[in-house]
Order: sequence, then structure tokens, then C-alpha cells
Amino acid sequence: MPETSGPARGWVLPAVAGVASVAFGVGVGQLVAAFVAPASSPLVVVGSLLIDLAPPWAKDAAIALFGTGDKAALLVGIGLVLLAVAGAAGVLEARRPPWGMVVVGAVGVVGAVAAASRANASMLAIVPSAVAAIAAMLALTFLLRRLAPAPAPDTLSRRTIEPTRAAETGASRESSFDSATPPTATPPPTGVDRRRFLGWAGGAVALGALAALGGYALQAGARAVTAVREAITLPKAASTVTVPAGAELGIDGLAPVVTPNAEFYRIDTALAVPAVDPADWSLRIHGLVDREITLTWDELLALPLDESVTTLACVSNEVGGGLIGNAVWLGYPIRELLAEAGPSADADMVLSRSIDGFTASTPLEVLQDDRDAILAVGMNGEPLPAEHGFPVRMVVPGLYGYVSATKWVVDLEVTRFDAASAYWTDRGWSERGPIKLSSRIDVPRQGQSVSPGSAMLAGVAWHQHVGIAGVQVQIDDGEWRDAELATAINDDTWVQWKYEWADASAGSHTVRVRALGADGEVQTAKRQGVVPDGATGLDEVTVEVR
Ligand SMILES: Nc1nc2c(c(=O)[nH]1)N[C@H]1C(S)=C(S)[C@@H](COP(=O)(O)O)O[C@H]1N2
Ligand SMILES: [Mo]
Repeated sequence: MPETSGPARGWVLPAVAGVASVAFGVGVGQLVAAFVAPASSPLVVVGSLLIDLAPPWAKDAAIALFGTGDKAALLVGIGLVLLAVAGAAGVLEARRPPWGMVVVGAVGVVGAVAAASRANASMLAIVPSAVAAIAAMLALTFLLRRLAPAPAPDTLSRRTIEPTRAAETGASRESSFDSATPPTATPPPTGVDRRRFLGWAGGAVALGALAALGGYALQAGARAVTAVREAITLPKAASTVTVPAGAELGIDGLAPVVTPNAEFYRIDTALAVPAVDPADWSLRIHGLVDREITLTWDELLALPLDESVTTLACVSNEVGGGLIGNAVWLGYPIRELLAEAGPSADADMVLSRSIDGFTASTPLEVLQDDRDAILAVGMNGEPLPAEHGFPVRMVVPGLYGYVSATKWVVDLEVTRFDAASAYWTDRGWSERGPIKLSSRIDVPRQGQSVSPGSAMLAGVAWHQHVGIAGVQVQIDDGEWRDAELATAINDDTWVQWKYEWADASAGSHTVRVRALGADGEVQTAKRQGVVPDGATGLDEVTVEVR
């Protein structure tokens, strides 16, 4: 078969096109990941997915074969499989379009799903894999065009007129041919220039490698800060807290009373998690104060640090939602620093600012009363995780995070509500955000079925800095019945509750929950959305008893 006979020509060059395109795409994906979601780079997420999916015997075999190099071996393995699939996609696209593209797209979807299904993944996690697949498809289209089928032999006759024209115009033979060819004519029968094609393919691979290296270099700062963080031993707390044994009901499916860091919700405006080296960190307290203060990391750690337990909640948490978590924090009271700075009498707000420009407006009096409003450095026994504000964040009991919990905090400006406004207030949210009395059903989940007779209902309730006096459940439209409360850690934390539903009869039932505040407030059933100051309404689930 001559080289210029059509799309079925050979499989080597199309395979090369496939491999080069996918290498290019993966490289671009790695670069994009460095910006938007470092933990979601295409190679890493597919690797993690395979580790999770691998049956135990495969893991054992990999560890036996490669020892501690098992992860590296896995990445190499994924790379080889990817290359084989890429080559096949190139051949497929050359012979049976668009099936090669379908294969490339499917690999992208697998990467995106793997990224999105990781614990704590944000919506951004799908971006690197999606971009990788699109870049690979574009490159494949481009490269296969360079392998486009040659024109039919009859166009060869056109060539005979060439020398004369070229001689007439004095232009080079090639360019005169180009300009003399009407756009509808078939291209010149030059066949495929292998060298040129390989040049383009090599270029695609080189660009991909460059992009991947760029991504790696971009994350150098984050890696350095991770190393610094891991080397930190936080000072012993001047005062510690113990979580009472009765605070944890230990019911399957019920949120643990202290949320592990890896499961703690994450909300912020940061496209890339700020990498802040504690050695470079300092906090400036200024504005309407008698004395400006600057505090370094070493100075902060030298102060007596206290443990406190506070439940953080997001104003965007829908009724029944998961944007809430409870942790044991280690930090220094902001009250003490403010006392040192001496706010002027007309100040009523502290505008905290993060290193990346986020701001929160916190009422001054909330930071001055006796609650555990702190500059936190520790979360559940370790330095703050990078995504939760390392090295220093604010934690303020009783207020939604958007007006209080500034992560990567570097600046506190003592000011007035009528003189300054915060990030979310400028975007239509309330300037103040006390957390509303609320409750949630964790067990059973919506639509879950239970056996008739006795079923366990359980969940959490919270009204930070007020406290929970009781929780009640309602089945269908029956009477409100008292649930049993776990021991509260303090008024600033959520409380677990359970209710033994003794007379669960066969059929579909609606279970509703409401909390009673320590101040006598009864959680309202009136539904309100999260904008501008937090949702209200009762959480309910439908339970199938059968
Ligand atoms: N720097 C910074 N801090 C921030 C935010 C942010 O966008 N940037 N978001 C706030 C919001 S809206 C909430 S609910 C909490 C969430 O804290 P977490 O991610 O540790 O759960 O952080 C607050 N602190
Ligand atoms: Mo939030």
C-alpha cells in the first residue's frame, strides 16, 4: 500500500499522534492543577482512585513486588496504561472517527470523576482532568490533520502548469502553487512528510513536558511550606479541655462530635491555597487604637495558648447541610491583644484581612467579651492544615465563618461598621452574621429504609454561644417528642441527639427535627434561603419502614 493511499495508511504515525496528544494534554492538566486544585492533577487522582479500588491482594502484591516504591510503581504503571490507550485512541481516530476522541474524552471523565470523588474535593477538582482531555483532543485533531489523506491522483496533472507560472511571477514554485490553487481544490499531492509530522508530535510532547514542569515549579512554594508545617511542634497548651465521654453517642452514620481535620468542610475564595511560611508571617493590629501592634509567629507561640472547642458553621449551609464542623482549637485570645492595642471609644468593628485579600467584619464587643474568640494555630492536635488557614486563623464562637473565621489572617483593623465593609457584605450578605438555632438529622439518611419496630434516629443541634436546651422529633404530623441529648462539650459546640422510635410501622414516614435554645427560642419551621444571613426551616427525611 503506497504511503499516500488514504486514511488507513499504517498505524504507527496515528499511534504516535495519540501518544503525543495525550502527553500534551496531561502536561497541560498538571499545570492547570497547580493553579486550581493541586491535589487533583490528572495523574494523581487516577492513581489515588486505583489505590482505593484495588483489591487487597493487588495492594499486597504491589507492596511485595515494589516495597516502599509501590506508589512510584503505580504511577509508572498508570503512565504506561495511559500511553497504550493514547496510542489506540490515535489509531482509532484515524480510522473510525470520532471513536478516538470518545476514548480520550472517556479517560478525561474517569479522571474528573476520580478527582471529584476524593474526600473533601471541591467542584474545581474536575477542572484539571477536563482541561487535559480537551487539550489532548485539540492536539489529536491538529496532529491527525498533519496526516491527512493525500489527494486523488488526477490532481497530479495540475503540477505540469507550475514551472511556467513560477517563471512568470518569479515566485518560488511552492508559493505560486499555493496562491494559484483555488480554496476548493484538493491539497498538493506531497504525501505525508514524516519528518515534519514527527517534529509536530515531538513539539506537542515537549510542550506537555514543559507545562508539567511549570506546574511542578509553581507548587514549590506550597511544598516548602508543607515541609515547614510538618516540622512544627506546637507548644503545650496553658489550659487544656477534655471532651466528656458522654458527648459522643457513637451511632453509625452520626457525625462524630469532633470532626477529623480531613473531613472538616472547607469554604474560601482562594483559587490556590495560600502558602504562608510562618517565618514570614506577622499580624498587624491598627486603625482606631491607641497603640499599633505587630505580632510575629515566634511572639505568638511564646504567649500562653489555650485549648477551646468551637463549632464553625458556614452561612451558606442549607437546612440539613454539611458546611459545619467541630474542632479542638489551640490559640490565643484576641481580647488580650485588643486590650493591649486599646481601641478607641467610637470603634465598633474589627475588619480582619487574609493574606489573599478576603475580609470579615466582626463586632468589636464579640471579640472583647469572655468567649473563646482566638487567633488559632492548632486544630485537633496539629498545626492548622494549609486549607484551614495555616499558620494562623481566627475562630469566633457564635458567628458564621464569613464574618469571623478569617484564615491566613495577617491584619486586624479596628474600625466602624459605617466606615468599612467586608468581602461578602459587598456581595449582598448581611454585615453581621450570628449563627441561627438549628438542627440536623444524620440517621437515617433520606430515603433509607429501616425495619419495623424500633428504629434509631440521631443527629446534631447547635446554637453557638447560646447553647441547646433540647431537641424534639416529629413523626409524620404527630406530636413533638423529646429526643435524648448527649453531654454538651460547651455552649459553643453542637450537641448530638438520639431518639428511639419504638413504634415504627410499615410504610413511608416523614421524620422532622427541631432544636430548643438555652434562651427559650424554639427553632422556626419558616423556610428561608441562605442569603443574606443564613437559612432557617426544619430538617426532615423520608424513611421507608419495611
Ligand atoms: N482567608 C479566608 N478566610 C475565610 C474565608 C475565605 O474565603 N478566605 N471564608 C470564610 C467562610 S465563608 C467560612 S464558612 C470559614 C470556613 O472555614 P473552614 O474552611 O476552615 O471550614 O472560613 C472563613 N474564612
Ligand atoms: Mo461560609
